[in-house]
This record gives sequence, C-alpha cells and structure tokens, in this order.
Amino acid sequence: MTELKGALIGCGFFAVNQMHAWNDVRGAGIVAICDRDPERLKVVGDQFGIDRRYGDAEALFADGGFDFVDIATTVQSHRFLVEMAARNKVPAICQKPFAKTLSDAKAMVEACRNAGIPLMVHENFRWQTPIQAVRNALEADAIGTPFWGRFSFRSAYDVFSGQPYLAEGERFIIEDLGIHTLDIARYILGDVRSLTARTKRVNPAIKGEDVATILLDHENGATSVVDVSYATKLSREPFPETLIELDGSEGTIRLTQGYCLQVTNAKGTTTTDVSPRLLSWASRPWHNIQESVYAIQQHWVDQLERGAEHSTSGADNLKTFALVEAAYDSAARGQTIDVGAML
Ligand code: NAD
Ligand code: 89V
Repeated sequence: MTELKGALIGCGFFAVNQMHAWNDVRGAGIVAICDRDPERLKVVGDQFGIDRRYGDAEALFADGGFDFVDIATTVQSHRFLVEMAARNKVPAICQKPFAKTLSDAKAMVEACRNAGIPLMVHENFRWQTPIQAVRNALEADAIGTPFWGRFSFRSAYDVFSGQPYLAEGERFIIEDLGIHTLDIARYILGDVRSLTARTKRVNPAIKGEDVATILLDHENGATSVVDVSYATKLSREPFPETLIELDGSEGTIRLTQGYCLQVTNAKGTTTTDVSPRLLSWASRPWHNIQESVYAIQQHWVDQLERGAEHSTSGADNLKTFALVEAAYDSAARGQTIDVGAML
C-alpha cells in the first residue's frame, strides 16, 4: 500500500497526540509541519524528526508534496485554513470545534464539496473504546428500542493548565467539551429535533460557562439529557470519562465510572470491562482520549482508501455543531430551539 503523506498545521498542546498517532497509523505519515510559533515548530519538529517546517500555511501549500492536511490549530483559524485546503484541492481534517459559528461551518463544508475534497472533523470521542462498546451493544439489539438516555461528563479536573485559552473565551464548556458529549448523544440515539438548555458559571476565575444541562428530543422519539460540568468535585475524579445510561424496551445499558459496561435484559446482567488500551505513548488519565485519536486517524486513512464518507465528515458535524449553537441560544433565551430549522 502506498503511504499517504500528510502535513500538520498547528503544533500545540493536543497536536503532540496527533503526531504520535500518525506514527502508529497504517498507511499514512506526516512529512511537513507548520506553526506560526517558531518555538512550537522546533519542539514538535525535533521530537518527531520532521525536517520540512513552515511558519506560514500559504508557504506550506505552495510547496505542496502532501496528500492531506491535518489542521490542529484552535478554532479562530479553522475556516481560513480549511478554505485554503479547498483552494489547493487537498483533503482536510479539521479539529473540533469545527468553526466559530454554524454559518462558518456550512461555508467550510460547501467549499470542500465544491472543490471535490473529503473533509473530516476530528470529533474523536465517539471513537473511544467504551463509547464503541455501548453502540455495539445497541446494534446487537441488547436492550430493544432505546427510549431514554443520559450522557454525563462531570469533573473538576484542571483543564486550564494545559489549555489556558479555555479560561478566556466567552463560551467554554458547551463549545469545548459538550460538543463531544452532544456528538456522542447523536451517535448513540440519532439526530435531534429540538433542544432545551440551561448553563451556569461556578468557577469565578474563568469567563465562560462551566456547567450545562441540555434536554434533547431525538427524531426517533427518544429523550436524552446531556449534562456536563467542570465544577463537580468528586471523591474519585472521573476525567475524561463520559458516563452513559440508556433505557430500552427490553433492558438497560449503564456505562459507569472505571469503564464498566453493564447490560441488563431478559437473559440477566452482563458486566464487561471496556477500558481503553494504554498506547505506548499515552498517559493516564488521557489514554481514553489518546486511543480515540489513533482510531479516528486510522479511520481517515481507511475511508480515503475505500473512497467512502467519514463517520464525522464535515456534513455530519454540522448536525453536532447545530446542537452547540442551539444550546447557547436556548440558555440565553430560555426557550426550546427547533434544531431541524437551523440546518
Ligand atoms: P494550542 O493553542 O496549544 O495549539 C494551537 C497551535 O496552533 C499553536 O501552537 C498556534 O501557534 C498554532 N496556530 C494557530 N493558528 C495558526 C495558523 N493560522 N497557522 C499556523 N499555526 C497556527 O491549542 P490546543 O490545546 O492544541 O488545541 C488545538 C485544537 O485542538 C483546539 O481546537 C482544541 O479544541 C482541540 N482539542 C481537541 C481535543 C480532542 O480530544 N479532540 C483535545 C484537546 C484540544
Ligand atoms: O477534548 C477536548 O476537546 C479537551 C478537553 C477534554 C480538555 O475538554 O479540550
């Protein structure tokens, strides 16, 4: 198999995971990197032995010599860089949050569609081993038709030391973390018709909201709650686990802390350890996220080879991003939002 050549733009905190994962992925490798911060360019270039280094994305594209671009910058530059990839007809992966606004996200999908290039959003949480296990149990018809769900991420983990920008934005937990939880809710229970949200800021040292509770009406008639918090001090810190409860016509699924999956139905209850693997370069407690980075990047290569759409394509992610915008809108206006009308 010919190895696909990739270029990575943005060599910050999270990109290091992406670079490790590219080393492990079958069928692709990174040949060039770009960051406007020379220090980050040097740190990542030296760590991963990449000689082709650029301080400017235009110069990177002008030199070319790669089959895809992996955009790992923060959200402010996503539209600009995805549109640059489209102009250069280079398939692109873009980190979450996909864009600042839904209209930007729609324009990015349109630009890539017009250019005829694949676009995948690096929405990796659905690729976590425990989330895949829940989806597999549902697909195996373990609990019949699900009618209710809860997708919960409650923590007091200090995310601000690694990602200081998270303390500075007007928007915080829904845009950064809830976006993953909302995507998991869609992945498990299907698309959403309408949504109602409430938010709070508990930590006085940050600008945005750090608590959100979101009620989702799914198109298939199921109801779910997405609840996320970075202000929840527990005896055993669960970061970065998403806990899931699903009730179905024939049984229940519970994904509890410690990566424990419990399925109850007429046959009884089975309990399975669905812990993620600790990859050679990973470290606890991040290993759950790190393994999913590897999984989504392998999926990128596999789908390119098959010529098939990616699970978290730009078009798919519009439906998750709409939930983010709807949640902020609902919390601000105290109203239920018709999500279908936004798409
Ligand atoms: P960061 O600030 O540490 O790194 C971003 C890097 O991009 C910086 O080094 C910056 O100099 C560079 N950059 C910004 N604009 C650029 C441009 N136009 N051209 C070249 N370089 C540019 O941020 P981070 O914490 O690594 O986060 C990056 C993205 O990853 C964010 O969107 C964040 O939400 C996302 N993220 C995703 C996950 C996940 O699990 N999917 C986890 C953490 C962060
Ligand atoms: O996954 C993320 O997007 C991260 C974190 C887990 C810290 O919220 O920003």
